Order: sequence, then C-alpha cells, then structure tokens
Amino acid sequence: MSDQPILTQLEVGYRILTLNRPDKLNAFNEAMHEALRTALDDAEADLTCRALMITGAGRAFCAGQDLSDRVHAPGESVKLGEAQEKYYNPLVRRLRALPFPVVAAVNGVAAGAGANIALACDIVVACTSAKFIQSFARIGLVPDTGGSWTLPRLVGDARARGLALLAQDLTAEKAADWGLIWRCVADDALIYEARRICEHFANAPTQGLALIKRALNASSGNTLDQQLDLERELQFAAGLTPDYAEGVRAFMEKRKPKFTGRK
Ligand code: T3D
Repeated sequence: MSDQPILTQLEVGYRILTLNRPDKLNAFNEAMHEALRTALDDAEADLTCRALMITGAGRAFCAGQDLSDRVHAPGESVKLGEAQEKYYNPLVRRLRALPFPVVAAVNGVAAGAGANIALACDIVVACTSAKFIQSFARIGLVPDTGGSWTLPRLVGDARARGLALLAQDLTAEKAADWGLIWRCVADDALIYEARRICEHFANAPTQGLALIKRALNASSGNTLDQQLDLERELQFAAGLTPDYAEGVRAFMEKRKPKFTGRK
C-alpha cells in the first residue's frame, strides 16, 4: 500500500479519502493534516464530486493527534492550541461547510480528535467492532475538534459529561442507540453501506443538500425566528436550482428525477 498519509479514490460522482497511517492507527501528524487539506481542496474544486467518504486504513478509523510528536520531559511544559488553530478547527469548519455531504465510514476505533472528526461529518456509519473514545481525559486534555460542542447536542448533557469525563469506550451499537451516529452495521457491510449512501448523494440535488447543511449548521445558534427567516432565504435559493424544477417535473410525470447537482 502507498505511504501517502491520505489516499484518494475517485468514484463516479464521489470520492473516498482514506486516512493512511495504519501503524499509528491513523493518528494525525502535520503531513497528514496538510495532505487532507489538499485532498479536500481537490474534492471541492471537482464539479463532478457530489459526496465524500472518509475512512481509515487498517484496523482503526483514527486515534487523534499523533502523541509521538508531543513527548516532553517531566517539568517541561508544552503550549498546546497551535494545532487546533492551524489544523483541527479549520478542518471541522471545512467539513461542515463543504457544499456536499461527507460520510464517515468508521471502520475501527475513533479516539480523541479522530472521534470528533468523524462526528463533524454529516453522516456517520460505523461497523459493529468500531468504538468511539473521548480519550482526552486519559492524558489530561480537554475534548477538542468540536467534541465539547457536538457531544451535548447529540446525546444530551448527562451522556456528554460521562463520555468526556470518564473517557470510556463507547461501542458503535450504543453510539447509534444514543443518537451519536446515523447507523451501526455489520463489519463486512460497512464499506458497502457507506458506498450506497455516497452513490445516493452522487445522484441527489446537490445544491439543495448544500443548503440543508447550511440550515442545520446554523440551527443550534439561532432562535426559532432567526431560523424561520433563514429557511425562507435558503428555500428561495433552492427554488432557483435546476434540480428543483426537475424534481417537481419528475413528480408530476410520475418518473424518477434526474438531478444534475448543477447551479
Ligand atoms: O495539539 C495537541 O496535541 C492537542 C490535540 C489533541 C487532539 C487529540 O486527539 S488528543 C488525543 C490523542 N489520542 C489518544 O490519546 C489516543 C491514544 N491511543 C489510544 O488510546 C489507543 O491506541 C486506542 C484506544 C486508540 C487503541 O488501543 P489499542 O490497544 O487497540 O491499540 P494500541 O496498541 O494502543 O495502538 C497500536 C499502535 O498505534 C501502537 O504502536 P506500537 O506499539 O504498535 O508501535 C500505538 O502506540 C500507536 N498509536 C495509537 N494511537 C496513537 C499511536 N501512536 C501515536 N499517537 C496516537 N494517538
């Protein structure tokens, strides 16, 4: 297998990005951050790309920050925060803002920032043997990469506190029961299921889906009144897309719509 930290696979209408440092359970170092940024730039510049899948090579999805880059002597202090500013925070903002859906196919353990990168994706599908660990408290850190924002919103305050403070393993099955992720599927069905979802998105009204992302991204910071106004604006924009015209025509003609995803 290639030693590139991010592998890109081009499929019809979507791309698969694989985090590829399997010996380190796909933990992030700077090279992997840079490669992921480039891969996301390329996907966004490709007008035929209408969905993205992110998965991990080997037995893990991602073990978060590569801790071998953080070893320091007792008494020596390290000023953290730079990696959030430079890499993790822009990555979360980027995944949320991409104008097409991002599907995380969680193929094994997702720990620390690795768990929260998965949770920043639009759809999270995990296999039965995968687990999610807010491992930060195990090493004296704080959930980052959006975790302290995402967790209470997805699973409520009590469970968010348990996950963050106890830093215990959460099975994929329980993650799905709790509403942390979309679905848990059998190990051998994971890639099939993630591909099926991406293929669906590759034939979906992409501009409309991008507007749905904008509505949901804004929702938790808005009042109902603000959200109603935003929905009106986004609906106006959706109404101008060729896919909306096609959707209505196809419905009236009792046929399957043929969406182009174009503006
Ligand atoms: O800027 C900043 O630094 C702040 C940023 C913070 C963001 C974060 O993500 S902080 C959290 C960092 N991640 C962790 O604390 C998780 C560390 N890993 C683990 O706790 C465990 O590896 C797992 C629970 C994920 C999996 O356990 P297990 O028993 O299945 O595997 P293992 O034996 O621990 O790991 C296998 C190999 O991967 C091993 O290497 P070896 O011994 O075979 O040479 C292990 O050292 C390596 N590995 C796993 N995680 C990391 C890692 N190497 C470097 N960094 C890692 N995060």
